[in-house]
This record gives sequence, C-alpha cells and structure tokens, in this order.
Amino acid sequence: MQMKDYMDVLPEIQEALDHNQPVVALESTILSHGMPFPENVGFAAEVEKVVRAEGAIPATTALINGRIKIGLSPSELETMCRAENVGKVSRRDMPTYLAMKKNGATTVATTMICAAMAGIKVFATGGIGGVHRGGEVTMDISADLQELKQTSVAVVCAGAKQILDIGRTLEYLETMGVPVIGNGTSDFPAFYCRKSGFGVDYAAKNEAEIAAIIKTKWDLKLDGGVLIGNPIPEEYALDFDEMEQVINQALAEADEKGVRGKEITPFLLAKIKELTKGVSFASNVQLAYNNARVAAKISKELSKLS
Ligand code: PSU
Ligand code: MN
Repeated sequence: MQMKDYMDVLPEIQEALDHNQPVVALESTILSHGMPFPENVGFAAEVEKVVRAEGAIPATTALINGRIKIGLSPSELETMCRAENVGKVSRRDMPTYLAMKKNGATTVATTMICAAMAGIKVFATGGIGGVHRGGEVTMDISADLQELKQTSVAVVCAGAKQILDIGRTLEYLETMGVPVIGNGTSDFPAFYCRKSGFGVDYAAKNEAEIAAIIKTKWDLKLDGGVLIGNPIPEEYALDFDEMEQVINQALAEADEKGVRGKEITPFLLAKIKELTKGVSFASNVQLAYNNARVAAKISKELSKLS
C-alpha cells in the first residue's frame, strides 16, 4: 500500500491542487478539543467561508473510520465538533488510529503531515503547541515543534498561548532551524495578546514577502515548515497581565488535579474559557478567522510564484 491508499481527498481540493490553485489546510483538534459544542459548529463552517472569500479552497483534515480525510463534508465536520469518541491525534497516534479505525482530530503536527501528504503548502490554525512551562523538567514539549522542523508546510498561527513557555518554545524552533516570521509585527504574538515580549526572525510587510521566504526555503531544499505569527486583530485582543492571572489559576488547578500529558492542553483551554466567561472564546474565534484569511493570501501568492 502507498500513502495515497490511506487518503480521501475531496474532488474540489484535488482539482485545485492539480491546477496549482490556492488551498488552505485547517485542523480539527481546534474543533474537537479546543472549542465547546455547539459553538464550534458555526466556527467550523465560517472559517471555511473565510478561506473561500479570499479565493482559496479550505481543506479541514481528520481521521475518520480508518481514512485520512482531506476536506470534510458538513456531517463529518459535525462529527468532529460533537467529539464523541474522537481522540486527539498527534504524529505518534496516526498509525494506531488508522489501523484500528478510530476517529481522531488532527493536531497541528498531524494536520501538517496530512497536508504534506496531499500536497497542500499552507495551513491555518489558532495557536501552536510548544514547550510547556516547566518543560525543562517534565520534558512536555509539543510534537508540533518537531513537525515544524521536518514537514514542509507553512503554518499561520496567532503565536502561542501563555500557558506555554513562549521563550523556550522560540529557542526550540531556532535550534530546529524553523523560520519564525511576523506578519506585520516584530513581536511573536501570544494568542489572545498581540505581543509576547519575544521577537520574531523577520517582520514581513505583507503576504507576498512571506510567500517569497517560503518558496526560497523549499527551493533550497531546506525541508521543514515556516511559522508565521499573525497577531490577533486589535479590537479582539485581551490584556496580557489579566490573561497571565487566568492562566496561572488554570495551571494551578491542572497541577492540583494531576492533569498531564496530552490532556493538559485541552484542560487548560477549557479552564481558560470558564474563567473568562466566554470572552476568550470570542477572541479565539476571531484570531482563527484572521489566520485563515492570511493563510489564503499567502497561498495565493505562492501559487503565483510557482
Ligand atoms: N493551542 C491552542 N488551541 C488548540 C491547541 C493548542 O491554543 O486547540 C491544540 C492544537 O491542535 C495543537 C495541540 O496542535 O493542541 C497541541 O497539543 P499538545 O500540547 O498536547 O501537543
Ligand atoms: Mn504534551
């Protein structure tokens, strides 16, 4: 069996890829484990519309009944949003989920893998996983970072949440040779906040510059991803210090309850939503739309270059 024998690509997406037209991959863990039902259903449909409005084709990925799905039907999207018996699938989980025909939502790492298999170059997410606070002791470092090192997909994110050690996350990316580009910013964004206090490698002026950097990297056979930090729109940004308090409280509860491993990120995300009474959810949705828009523009610029 070959890779393609495991994969179902929606015809519209395959058609676009065959004609070098812009396609944007979207992840499903943000739906199944990052947002509550039923609010995530509206988000899942709208984020695809945002990509289309920019003239690109959306490709949400998931593992369903032993198949890698590139592009989901409305009912498959709903399955991901309901998240009943839907696991969180990172690189290590892929073979088990496919062979055992379990349903799984794809993380940033796995969405990159699926996108690369299908030939999709650009992917929009909310925030990436990274080095957790205390990660220098626990070694809890998201597989997203290793994936950025090895898989050639450009990932547009709103930075990383303050639940992580953003400084060490950027150190890790530097060691792994991953370019970290700011979209109109010299500061790596911190998800709900436009600035983390840590710099990017280059503050790009527009999507055309970003596409030129991505193309050059891959022309040179410097395999691996490019990370684009795209700050949350000003009107939806939250206060850094207030978020720091919320996150410290969420981290303390996780510690008390002994939450660890792959459960920690979903636990913290749910806790933050609870503690901020949903304000953070509105921000989360808007930053994801903003990333989808920028990813579509980068994808269009890349199509022009090749
Ligand atoms: N950070 C967020 N929202 C998310 C995630 C991270 O703000 O939904 C999800 C993404 O799918 C990411 C994954 O790839 O969590 C990282 O999980 P872990 O830290 O277990 O690698
Ligand atoms: Mn982890």
